[in-house]
Amino acid sequence: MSESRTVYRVCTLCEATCGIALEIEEERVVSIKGDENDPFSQGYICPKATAMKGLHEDPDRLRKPLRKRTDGTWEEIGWDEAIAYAAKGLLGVRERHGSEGLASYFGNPTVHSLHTTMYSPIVNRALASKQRFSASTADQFPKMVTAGLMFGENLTIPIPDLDRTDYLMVLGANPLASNGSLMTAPNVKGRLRDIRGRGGKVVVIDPRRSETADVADEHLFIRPGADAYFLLAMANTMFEENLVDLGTCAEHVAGLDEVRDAIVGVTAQSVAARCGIEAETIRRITREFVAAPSAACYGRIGTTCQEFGTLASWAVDIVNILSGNMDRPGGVMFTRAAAAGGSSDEPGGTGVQLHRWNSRVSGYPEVFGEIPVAAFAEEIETEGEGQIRGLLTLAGNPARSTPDTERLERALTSLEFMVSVDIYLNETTRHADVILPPTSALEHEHYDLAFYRLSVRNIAKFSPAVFEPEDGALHDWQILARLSAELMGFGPMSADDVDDFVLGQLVDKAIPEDGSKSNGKSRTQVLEELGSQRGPHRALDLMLRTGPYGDGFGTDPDGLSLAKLKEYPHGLDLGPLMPQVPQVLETPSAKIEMSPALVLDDLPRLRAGLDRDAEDLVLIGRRHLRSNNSWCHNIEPLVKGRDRCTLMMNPADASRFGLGNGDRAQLTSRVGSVVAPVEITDELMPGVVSLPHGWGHDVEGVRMGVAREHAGVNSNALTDSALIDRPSGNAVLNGIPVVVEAAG
Ligand SMILES: Nc1nc2c(c(=O)[nH]1)N[C@H]1C(S)=C(S)[C@@H](COP(=O)(O)OP(=O)(O)OC[C@H]3O[C@@H](n4cnc5c(=O)[nH]c(N)nc54)[C@H](O)[C@@H]3O)O[C@H]1N2
Ligand SMILES: Nc1nc2c(c(=O)[nH]1)N[C@H]1C(S)=C(S)[C@@H](COP(=O)(O)OP(=O)(O)OC[C@H]3O[C@@H](n4cnc5c(=O)[nH]c(N)nc54)[C@H](O)[C@@H]3O)O[C@H]1N2
Ligand code: SF4
Ligand SMILES: [Mo]
Repeated sequence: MSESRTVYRVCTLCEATCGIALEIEEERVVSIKGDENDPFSQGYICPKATAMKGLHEDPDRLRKPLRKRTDGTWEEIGWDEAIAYAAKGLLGVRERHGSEGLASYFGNPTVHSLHTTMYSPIVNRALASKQRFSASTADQFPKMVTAGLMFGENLTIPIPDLDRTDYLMVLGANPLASNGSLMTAPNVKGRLRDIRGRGGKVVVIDPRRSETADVADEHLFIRPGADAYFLLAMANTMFEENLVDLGTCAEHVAGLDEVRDAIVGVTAQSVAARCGIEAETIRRITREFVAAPSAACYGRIGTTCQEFGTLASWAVDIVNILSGNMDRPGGVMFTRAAAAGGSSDEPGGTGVQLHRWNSRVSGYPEVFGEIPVAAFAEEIETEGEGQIRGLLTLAGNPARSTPDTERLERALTSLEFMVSVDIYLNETTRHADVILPPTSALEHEHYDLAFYRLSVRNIAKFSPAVFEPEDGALHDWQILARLSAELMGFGPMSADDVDDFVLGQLVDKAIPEDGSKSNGKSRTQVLEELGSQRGPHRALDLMLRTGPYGDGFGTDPDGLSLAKLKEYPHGLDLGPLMPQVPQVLETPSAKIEMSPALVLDDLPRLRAGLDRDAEDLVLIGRRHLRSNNSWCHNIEPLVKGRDRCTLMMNPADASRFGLGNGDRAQLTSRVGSVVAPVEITDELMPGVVSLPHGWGHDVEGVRMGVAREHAGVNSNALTDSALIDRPSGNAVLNGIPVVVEAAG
């Protein structure tokens, strides 16, 4: 019997990175509590944290590879056989149809694991196909596009300085349910309370009076998809009323006049009806925003997964810049990540190149090397050269998370071969020929490479593994490493050998031959210092040591390394956000590019939208604190109680459609139809209904017993793959025209 112990790490279920303390007895988790000594989360956790135990222990979580028999049933097989089978199947497709016959889809948890963050690009390189899809085109691509174009790098995203701001304006985000996104901040509720406590103001602009709106000073309903109009009308008001003052950014911007000229006519008066907000209110909010000692405008899913995602994301930054809040304490600022990799401290860089080629079927422009997930089904269905015939999914459930999933699922059944690297047999992986399940999150170490680039303080924290992996189990990185080696034609290779090779390449990239960045140490010496224990933690160590706080392999003996970071089991606070313009800018001009052509070119579409008749009824999504996209519904404590997958509807709409609370409503869009129970609430503005995504688990072949009992319905059977925000390729998941009637 082993002793009891406490392990400190972070919860990896959302972007907030809360510190947790796990009590372990006899190699079982007996409790999960908030880590009071975590400098960032200070003991805060949400109800999902305990699901880290539920997920680890879930009997439905796959522990062994599964191969589909010809009759559609599954058999457990060994790892060597499974990897060989997966590789052979994919290579067979490539032989028959060429590289473009293979595709990948990476899901959201890819970014929540050090292992997959490090190894997903490698498997994509090994697949050597342009057919790359991910959840990012159903999420934040508009923000990454505007960050890339305006600041020069797709993750150089301005983050609200939550802890110092005097005025927070939130559009299309509900951090009290989501715990924040592109704004890593544990305990948003507490941080918002503090804003109000120090005399500041919180304004929420959302078609639903959300949980966040409930704790704000002011909530304004806005018609779905109208954010760009609202924000550009604010910008226009600033120009008209001479309120523009760029503050410290003044000498670092380009394109100010172009912005003013481009938005002429998009006035508070002209957009009021489309927004559902009075012109005078838009002007008042503008004046308040400008007058506040500091202010931050923040937009999320409601502003990105919509018709004008790129324009809305851009307009958020324009409002921040024009009001002098870009890069100022209390405004929006840039995180200085400990493990950022690559970026120099000199202003200027190569910027980003976008729209370099087009997708095969609809001719959508590529974005960051990806094709819009809205085009996933058509690329599988449409015959001709480059048709997708084989697929690798990694930590994704596109069958529930992407638009028009019924069409996608039909397409998935037509594939010649499909491999899923996933922990569940779910709506997506049931279509695979082989499922390769990695170790559980508690069985491997972790570092939030992505979210510490987006956090409201500069933070670094390393999470050790809690348990040894079960005998013979493989980590995500080991699965991906071995698959990649086979796909690259090296034949069966050990994951360790692949890891040595990968690390060697990273060192070559990060450390110049002349030893200028490694305290004079050679490549061999650097590799030696990174150690011989294989795994992505070595690459992390390299990034930390060459990063802005790093020890430079001895240049700064007090600097950061992984060994040093491990001395802070609760995490290391590297201080509040600091002004970073211009050195953070990677644009070729070394300026903030306010008026990128790719964005301005989309303005005619926005103007045309103003003349369009308003839809009678549109569908939006929502999130619940106890849910997590599609994949945590098999954890009883998170799904028990009241049905959460309800169709929320304003009383006026309910009465016009003759629906009562709890009635079953049939909801129909251009592409599909679902039946859901009605929840009448004045939280929703009239003309807007809301259904959460990620549900609909009672389908054949899914092995998630608890989720099946709380199945809900799949809102993405209604979202339309024909609707995209073209500049970013992002799917439109909010503002979907629907009709509703009592279900027969
Ligand atoms: N209508 C509508 N649709 C939406 C949204 C919306 O707001 N409205 N939101 C969108 C957004 S923001 C996102 S991010 C996407 C999410 O889209 P996806 O990422 O496609 O879906 P998830 O539900 O996150 O599924 C994650 C998958 O990863 C698996 N998994 C979990 N942990 C691990 C792991 O450690 N390793 C491996 N290999 N697998 C793991 C799970 O079993 C599950 O199959 O959905 C999008 N879809
Ligand atoms: N509990 C929980 N936490 C999560 C997740 C989860 O599924 N559950 N998912 C995680 C992921 S992958 C992400 S990306 C983040 C997302 O984090 P958030 O963006 O905060 O997510 P939501 O709660 O969906 O908030 C979106 C809000 O936009 C509103 N909205 C819809 N359409 C419009 C519009 O056109 N304009 C405006 N102004 N508002 C609109 C909705 O009413 C909703 O309140 O959350 C993460 N955290
Ligand atoms: S907010 Fe909840 S789900 Fe997110 S990291 Fe914290 S405890 Fe985990
Ligand atoms: Mo997301």
